[in-house]
Amino acid sequence: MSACLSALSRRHWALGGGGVRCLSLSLSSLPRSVQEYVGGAVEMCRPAGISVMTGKPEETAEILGVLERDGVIRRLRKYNNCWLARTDPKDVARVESKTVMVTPQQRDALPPTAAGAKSQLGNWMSESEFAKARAERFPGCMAGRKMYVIPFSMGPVGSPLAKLGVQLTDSPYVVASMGIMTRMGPEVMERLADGDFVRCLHSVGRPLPLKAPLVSSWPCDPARTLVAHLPSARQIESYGSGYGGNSLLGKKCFALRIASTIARDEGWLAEHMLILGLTSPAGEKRYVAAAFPSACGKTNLAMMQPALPGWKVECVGDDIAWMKFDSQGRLRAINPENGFFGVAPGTSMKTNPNAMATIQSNTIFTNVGETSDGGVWWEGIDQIPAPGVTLTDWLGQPWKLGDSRLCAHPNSRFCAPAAQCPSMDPQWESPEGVPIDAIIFGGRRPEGVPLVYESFSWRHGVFVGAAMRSESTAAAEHKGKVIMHDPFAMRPFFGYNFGHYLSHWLSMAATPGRRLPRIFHVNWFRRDTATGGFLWPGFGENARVLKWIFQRCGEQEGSAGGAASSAVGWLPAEGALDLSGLPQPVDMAALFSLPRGFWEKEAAEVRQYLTQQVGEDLPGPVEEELRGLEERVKAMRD
Ligand code: GTP
Ligand code: SPV
Ligand code: MN
Repeated sequence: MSACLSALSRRHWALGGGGVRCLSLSLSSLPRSVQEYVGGAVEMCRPAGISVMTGKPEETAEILGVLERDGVIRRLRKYNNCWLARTDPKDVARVESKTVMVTPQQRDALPPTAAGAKSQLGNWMSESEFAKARAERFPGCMAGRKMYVIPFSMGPVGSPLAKLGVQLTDSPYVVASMGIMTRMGPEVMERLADGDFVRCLHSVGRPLPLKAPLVSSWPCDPARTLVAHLPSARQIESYGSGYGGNSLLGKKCFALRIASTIARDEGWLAEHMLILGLTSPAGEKRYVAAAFPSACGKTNLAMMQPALPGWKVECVGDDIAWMKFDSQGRLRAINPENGFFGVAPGTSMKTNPNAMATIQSNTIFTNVGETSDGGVWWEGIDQIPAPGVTLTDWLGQPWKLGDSRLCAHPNSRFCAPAAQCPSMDPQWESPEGVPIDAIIFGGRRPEGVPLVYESFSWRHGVFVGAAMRSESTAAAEHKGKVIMHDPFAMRPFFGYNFGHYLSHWLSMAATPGRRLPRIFHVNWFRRDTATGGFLWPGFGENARVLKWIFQRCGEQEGSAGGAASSAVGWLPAEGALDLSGLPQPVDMAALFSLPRGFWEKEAAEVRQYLTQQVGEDLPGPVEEELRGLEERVKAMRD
């Protein structure tokens, strides 16, 4: 205890009547800057104790024991060390409306919108407004609870591309999940001593004694949730939610919002992208990064088993890429995460066998259904429960096949260690990152957008990213299926002004001698206008598209090769897309058609959006690319 006592000043120690009990002795072994950060947070949040987490297996087991005892998680006896958490139904997804950037000027965070329009590119809060919001939430918020100190690394420890963070949280569920999603341990502690770190404070906002009973034993304060980012201080303060991206602060808050601002300052890119390695039957390998909005297929593409014989796909990461040009002019990418926080519904042995293998052990499931023999269940798992086995839905209610309610919440998730995925790339933890040859953008586009096209140039590719749109999903609080603009799949994750972000992307091409990745756009989700079903089988069959992309990367940029020019970009030339052995006939004409009326509307919609939402911060070259699209669309034949 005495080491701990001396670590925090007496001022901190004497808090809260009974004072702060320090339950581990390692606080004093943390660098002064971390001790000071913890001290300030203790003073404000007034926890009943502190534990410094090292990520050791015994410690994880203890945390899981605490969660089980408190009724937050249940053991899934069908698997090895797997657990099920059911949340308060009011706390099931990221809350974009309560996620804010706090900067001195609004313009730092958001481009100026046309008169009267609300920004769709994030929420800004002034420093004074935030000071008030913070004072209304954090003081005493951890009373009666323990504060866990989690030093972690985003990226392989010691990689020149990695960054450190320290999360303080009163949620043991968050501790267990951060233990899967990030790297912890003595090497992180050592490096903290001489480096800077991102300050991540999180509270579920339910001090003890409780004023009202918990729902599903899940502490949260949904009415007052606030997820705030202070990019210049490299700081995140999140209150009121225990779920996913709201509470696992290494993920979207740090690795995208804060990291994108660091990346702008340091000349690299922090993106909402999977990274995969693609090997041809001849043994040639290329790495690809792909940005799709939340719940639009990143995890599935990253882990896919190709339907094309002889081709291999290996996974580097499924959600976030940090990418920097090296001294040779190649774009190098690392996956800053150490685990997967993947969408459960739709995951099956047919669609994603590698994910199914990954989640057989050491996995925390949240808001999925449960079978009476201690297994998990969700829509699209493609398994019929054995006779006599009954089901419980994500709310804990009995559930039967055929019930109109969903068994699993549509944003239910698995949280599993990446190293357990059978298709991890041998280079997935390489400190220097993997070389990226192609960047893919994509989204859920039921109409008009072809299966795949290639941009004409880097600059055109930046426009394609800026013009991305996608059907909304359950990953955030949006209701219904509306087509939303989601530039670069980053709309909920920009850490700074999107206009400046576009300039940053354009600037990547300004340094001579760089091998810029080729940029593509894909759409697995186009629907048959008659039946409403998907036109493309997707999943492993997407390897056919990856093969075309692979081949395009080997052709001279700007040359036709296996492509044909169109109004939107290069399309696969007749016969260039490998369709051999497709299990079902595909209406290629419908899948690749470019209806003129649709594209006229699309271009007009993009113009309206960029004018209204980005205004004078829209870089000239992006506006020129938009004009280029408009002109090509005008020249289209019906
Ligand atoms: P986040 O983790 O929220 O960022 O989502 P994600 O982009 O990783 O999406 P994920 O791979 O988890 O897929 C989301 C949903 O889309 C799941 O229900 C998948 O089964 C479904 N999906 C993924 N790929 C395809 C595809 O190629 N075709 C079709 N039809 N559905 C797909
Ligand atoms: C997403 O919404 O893009 C996710 C889930 O990956 S969360 O971690 O909640 O952000
Ligand atoms: Mn995912």
